[in-house]
Amino acid sequence: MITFSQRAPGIVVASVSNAAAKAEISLYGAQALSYVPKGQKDLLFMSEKSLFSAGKAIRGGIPVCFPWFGPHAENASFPMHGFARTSAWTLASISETQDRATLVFELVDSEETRKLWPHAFKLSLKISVGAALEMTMTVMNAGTRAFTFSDALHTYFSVKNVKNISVRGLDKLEYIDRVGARTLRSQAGSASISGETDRVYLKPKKVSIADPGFKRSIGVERKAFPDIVLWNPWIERAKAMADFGDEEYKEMVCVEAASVFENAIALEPGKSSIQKMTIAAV
Ligand code: TA6
Repeated sequence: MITFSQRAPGIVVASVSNAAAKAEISLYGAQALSYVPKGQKDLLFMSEKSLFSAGKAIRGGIPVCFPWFGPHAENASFPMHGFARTSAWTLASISETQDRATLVFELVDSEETRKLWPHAFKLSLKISVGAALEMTMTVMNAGTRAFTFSDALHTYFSVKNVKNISVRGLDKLEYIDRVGARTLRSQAGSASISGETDRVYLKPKKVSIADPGFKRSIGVERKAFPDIVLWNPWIERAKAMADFGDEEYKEMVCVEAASVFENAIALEPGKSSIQKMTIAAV
């Protein structure tokens, strides 16, 4: 079953419920806000202080970062992580079976987006809610010039206590440490969180979050998202974010499927890229 309600002016939320899972997805930003597989707690974290205000980012769930990641390379006044997460998407289609619901959201260029990024594009995000949450992101170059974009599914995972989790699948990988001066480092064993953490791991294979507190692991599978971003704001950054509780850093970790930096994607006119992320409690 899929029902719709207005969470705030300009923010309509689709509530999905089926035999396998429940989920909430905002049409604003095409952002998954919660995903609760049958028998599980919500896999996604949402800040108690998140804004639900058109034009502002929602602090939690799975924000869509596109067509750039982080601050804009040239213009610091442009929105962080691009404009997709603060745009009104179109819900193009919905389909349901007893244990899966699939919603397809679309975003195309507009006068507004072209002021920020001078390209014609069609972005489609297919979100499939079942025993796993599957997200397929298709970018099509609808213009006459090649373009290059970066993107990420900036997933906020809910954990019992971030100090007790470990992120597996990163052993021996190089990563860009973005805390302080950007430094290339090498991961030894699983990654744990004991301070502000902001890393881009280059081309990991299958990654999972082991959370003994919630007695679960969460698998993050990717196709054509070469990078994983690992982020936790920790104490000082948490205090500095008005839309994030001072203590909430303990309850979340961002493990993001991404194509960033040297793995940005170049598209010739008329060509498309297809990327997929699947998350599931295991
Ligand atoms: O993905 C990690 C990161 O780029 C961090 O550097 C931090 O800025 C985080 O995203 C949150 O960004 P936001 O714009 O949502 O506050």
